[in-house]
Amino acid sequence: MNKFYTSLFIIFALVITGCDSSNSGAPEPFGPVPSEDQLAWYDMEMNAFIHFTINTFTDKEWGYGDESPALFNPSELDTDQWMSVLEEAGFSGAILTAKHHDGFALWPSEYTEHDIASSPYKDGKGDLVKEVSESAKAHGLEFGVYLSPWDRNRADYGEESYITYYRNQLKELFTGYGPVFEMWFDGANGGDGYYGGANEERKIDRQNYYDWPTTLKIVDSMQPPVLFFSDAGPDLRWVGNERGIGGETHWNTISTDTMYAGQAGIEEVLQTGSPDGENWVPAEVNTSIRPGWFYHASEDSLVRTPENLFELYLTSVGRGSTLLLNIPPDRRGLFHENDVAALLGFRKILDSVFAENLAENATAVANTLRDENLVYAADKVLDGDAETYWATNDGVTTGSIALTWDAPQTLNYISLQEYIKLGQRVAAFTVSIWEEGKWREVQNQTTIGHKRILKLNGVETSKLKINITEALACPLISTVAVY
Ligand code: FUL
Repeated sequence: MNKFYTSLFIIFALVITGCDSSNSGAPEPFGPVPSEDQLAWYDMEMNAFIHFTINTFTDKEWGYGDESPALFNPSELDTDQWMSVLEEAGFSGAILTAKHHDGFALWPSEYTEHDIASSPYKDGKGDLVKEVSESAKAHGLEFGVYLSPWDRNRADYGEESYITYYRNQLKELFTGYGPVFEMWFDGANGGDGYYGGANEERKIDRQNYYDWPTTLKIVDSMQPPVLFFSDAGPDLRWVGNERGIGGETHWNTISTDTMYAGQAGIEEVLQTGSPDGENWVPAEVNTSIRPGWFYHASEDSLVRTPENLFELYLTSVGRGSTLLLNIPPDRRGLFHENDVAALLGFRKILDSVFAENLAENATAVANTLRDENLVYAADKVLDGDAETYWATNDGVTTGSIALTWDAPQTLNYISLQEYIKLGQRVAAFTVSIWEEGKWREVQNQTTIGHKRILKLNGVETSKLKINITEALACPLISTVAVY
């Protein structure tokens, strides 16, 4: 149907159904729903993780905790270089390892000598947390913090006083450096370490030692919008692997009441979530641009390619998550040339793949419509407005939308979005194209969630159909884009 006939059809439908444009029959929320801060987080799409500390200078991944602060001495450190590359590559935020497992603090902390103030960097007057947070802001990026709960330097790690120390450091970070969008609580905990010279193995009770509820309350009282990431949330969960692979089935819902950070054996449920989960805790996909988290010259030739980064985008953002991509500065204190080239090449691919949304020239028709009310009509998936959506009647958990073009198109990708403000619903769907007089199924998938991007591999067609075959409640689809 071309646009003229679609308009006639709409007018005709309005006359016979007598419906107006009110949305008084709006669907009720279904199950847990995201917070405003979580909703904003999805739209950030790509954030940078920045692993940088004494390990950069010792060529290690995990410092033991006995390293001398004198080792921390970047020669050309330039956080502005980091942030301008990230801005150009399209990143929205940056999370810095303010303290990794070795305990070295990248800001002058009142509570320890094992910090940047004891290093030669800027003659002990440096504050990298300040530099990073200010450069991020100057380049329009949000700032986030990683503060390792495990501390292999502290003599009192494992005792109650360490928890007070950890909370004091959080207070410094959350009161001295402006807004923090995300707080990253790492799950790696306990083991051998320096521990003030004890040089021993220490085990903690992962479930209870940190008393997370109290810590989160303290942070929340300083900065209510902050999102807490840990294996088990409460705001963002680990995706269960560090390879950059989000779940093809990704329920944002999961029951976290019995989960805790560092819990063994929960990778699979973290990856998929559960349709009947009681909490809204999206999975965040974190991985590194290099094999390691910290910079090692030996990995200069092992930087991910632009093509590989684009695949990562598809397995993270394209599976309803965000991508937290680590880019470790080198010993100069700069993003290495190879990493910069990969990031800018990746940006070029994103720009060319998503240059033109072909769905904007299509007409959309659905086989079922909520209350016969055009407020919920199929064309809402094409209007570029995230607040409007196609919906079916309550209790109707299947339905399809067909897009039609005047002439055949070459289709490479489809991007679908659910109106998740009212809960995640779609459990199974297919995508088919019209070929030689019949429908051919080209995708058969499970969840959609915030965004689902699928490959269409250059098929030629003038008609495409999205068929929702199973949903937990009436499906609400806000966007269909095709490239
Ligand atoms: C892990 C840590 O042990 C790694 O060093 C790195 O920080 C990664 C993001 O999380 O648990």
